[in-house]
Amino acid sequence: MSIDRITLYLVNLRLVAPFETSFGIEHDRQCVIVRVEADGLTGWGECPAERTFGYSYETTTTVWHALKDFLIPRSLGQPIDLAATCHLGERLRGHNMARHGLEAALWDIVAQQQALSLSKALGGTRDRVAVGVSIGIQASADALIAKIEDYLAQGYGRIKIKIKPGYDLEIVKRVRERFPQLLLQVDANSAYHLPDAPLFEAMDEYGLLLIEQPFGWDDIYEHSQLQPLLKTSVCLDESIHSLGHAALALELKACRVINIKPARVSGFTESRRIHDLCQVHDIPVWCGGMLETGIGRAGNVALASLPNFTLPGDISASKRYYTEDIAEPLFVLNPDSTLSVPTTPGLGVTVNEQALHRFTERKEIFGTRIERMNTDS
Ligand code: OSB
Ligand code: MG
Repeated sequence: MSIDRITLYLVNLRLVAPFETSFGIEHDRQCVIVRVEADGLTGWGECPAERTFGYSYETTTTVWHALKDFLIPRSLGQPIDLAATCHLGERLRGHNMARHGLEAALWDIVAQQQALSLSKALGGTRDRVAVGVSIGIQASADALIAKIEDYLAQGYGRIKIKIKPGYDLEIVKRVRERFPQLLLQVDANSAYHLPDAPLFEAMDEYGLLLIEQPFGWDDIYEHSQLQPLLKTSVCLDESIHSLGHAALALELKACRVINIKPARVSGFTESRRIHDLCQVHDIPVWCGGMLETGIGRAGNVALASLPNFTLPGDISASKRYYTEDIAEPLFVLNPDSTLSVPTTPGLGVTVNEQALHRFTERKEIFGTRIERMNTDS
């Protein structure tokens, strides 16, 4: 069983509404989809890098480069071997989203070979996962409150709001006054520094579930200075790129919660290691999101079915993101603010090739020499 062919797709999907964070605004979503074919089976993965820098130094251009010039040439003709793929990725150093896209497609194939859902193949124990919704920066507190009302009416039981300097304490105060019981958390996406600690001490009074990534995108030390000042849990997102970062953050008590995004940490294998470490240390984790298409969303749902994912994930229903998706069936919110975990073998969603074709801006097929000879004849 060896990898015969890998296809990359640069896709662009229009978001139902612009998504604004402390680092920028997105109107549509460009990402790279990876398709792996091996002995008649097909696996899919998604690299949720963005068009430009912001959340991460990875972009769709760097993802394409890392896959095309390094990961794909070294994978074609090789047996499907998740451990070997992880080792290969380690040699690349960084480029975690690129590595995740390839690894996810291989996990899809491995799960299909075992006739298991990806959830079961990863060790998942739930058939539904608790989810919330992440709301971008709005024009005013009133506009934000109206958005929250709308999502609550749709059934979301946990709300995350984005904050940035000038749109923080007053916004939290207004939202809390309007919704005293709401499960509410904030995400600063690295917009602050340690001298802003008093702002977070003031925010500590509003009963937030957690404060996500207030300080530098690669910082652990400053967060370790903030956490002891607060009752509210600090949650790290951007800063955790590997098991080693997670171990350091726990050792320094820099956070009491970790957001695991498989793409940020190079894949499901590393995600599971971080999950296991946190479980031993009684640190709850939750699955973050990167506005994924149905392909990435299916992987996130499967990961979130592992036992220590005890906080609601940023994995909302498909229609919260796109009017048309590239994978079916769509994820629909259950009345108890959960998504159902797919049960069919592998990822559990089917790619709509026609939709994929329509959203594709660029496509490139890579085959083994033997595969190319067969196609030429
Ligand atoms: O920081 O969690 C983040 C989206 C893009 C980049 C970074 C983040 C986000 C979100 C959206 O918060 C989560 C989702 O996919 O619903
Ligand atoms: Mg975040």
